[in-house]
Amino acid sequence: MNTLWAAAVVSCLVPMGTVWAQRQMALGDFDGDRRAEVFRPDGGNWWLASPSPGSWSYLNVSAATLANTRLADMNGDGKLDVFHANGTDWMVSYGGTTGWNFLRSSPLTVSQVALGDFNGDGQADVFYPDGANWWVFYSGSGSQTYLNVSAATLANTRLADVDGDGKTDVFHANGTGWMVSYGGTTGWNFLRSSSLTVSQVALGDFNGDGQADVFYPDGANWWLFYSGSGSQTYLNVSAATLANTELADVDGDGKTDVFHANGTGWMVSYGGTTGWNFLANSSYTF
Ligand SMILES: [Ca+2]
Ligand SMILES: [Ca+2]
Ligand SMILES: [Ca+2]
Ligand SMILES: [Ca+2]
Repeated sequence: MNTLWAAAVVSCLVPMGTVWAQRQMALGDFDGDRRAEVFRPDGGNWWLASPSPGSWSYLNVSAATLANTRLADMNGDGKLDVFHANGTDWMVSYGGTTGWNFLRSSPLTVSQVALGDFNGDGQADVFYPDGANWWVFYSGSGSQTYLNVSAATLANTRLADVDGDGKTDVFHANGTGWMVSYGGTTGWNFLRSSSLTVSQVALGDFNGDGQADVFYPDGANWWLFYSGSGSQTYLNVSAATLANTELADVDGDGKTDVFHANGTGWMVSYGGTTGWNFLANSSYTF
C-alpha cells in the first residue's frame, strides 16, 4: 500500500457531516511530508499552520469555507487538495495553492457526498449514496458509476480503509452492530456487535498497521476497537471528545494522533496513548 496518500486520504475523511461543516479549521497533510498541517479558511482567504508553533501562513485567496469544501488528495501526489462544490460544478485547488480546476458539472453539494479512494489508484473518488444505491465518480471527474445497492447513507456510514488494502471501505453502524462493505462493492461483512453509532466514533489507524481502528471517547476515557472488530480496549484517560479534537498524523509516524484545541492552546496525544504534548498557544478552535 502507498501509505503516503493513504494517510492523507484517511486523515481528511474522518470528520464528516454537520460537525465538519460547522468547523473553522481542519487537519491534513498539504505539503506531502506526512505530517498534518492545520487548514483554516476565514471566508476571504485560506491559511495554513504547522501544529507547532501554530503561526498562520497565507495559502490562497478564496471565499470557499469548510461548509462547501472537502479535503482529499484528488490527483494522487500525496498532498491534500481542496475539493469544492458550488451547486453547479465540482472543482479542485491542488495543494490548496492553485486556482480552481474544473472537474465536472454536478448539482450535488459536499453535504451529499464523501471522498475516498475506492479503486486504490491514489486519487480520491466522490462517493454518493442516494438512499437506494451507491454511486462513485472516479477522481471526481468521471461519469456517475454504479457501485452497490444499499440504503445506507452518509448519516450512518463512515469511509475508511478497514482492511488495509489501499481501497476505501464503507463502515456502517445501525445501532446494534458494525459492518463493512469492502471497496464499497461487497455486501455487508459483520465486524462486531455495538450500540455505538457513527456520530459517537471516529476512524483512524492508531497502531499503524494500515487498517482503520474505531476511536470512541466517552467523556472520561478513550477506547479503541482495533480494525473495527476487536474488543473494546482502553487507550487513555481524557475528557476530550470528538467535539474538540481531530484525528490526524501530527508527527508523521504513520499512526493516528489525537489533536486537541481547548481555546487557549493546541496539544497532541501521540497515538492516543501519551499525555498531552504542548504544540502552540492559540485561541483558534474547531
Ligand atoms: Ca505536512
Ligand atoms: Ca494532491
Ligand atoms: Ca481513486
Ligand atoms: Ca479497504
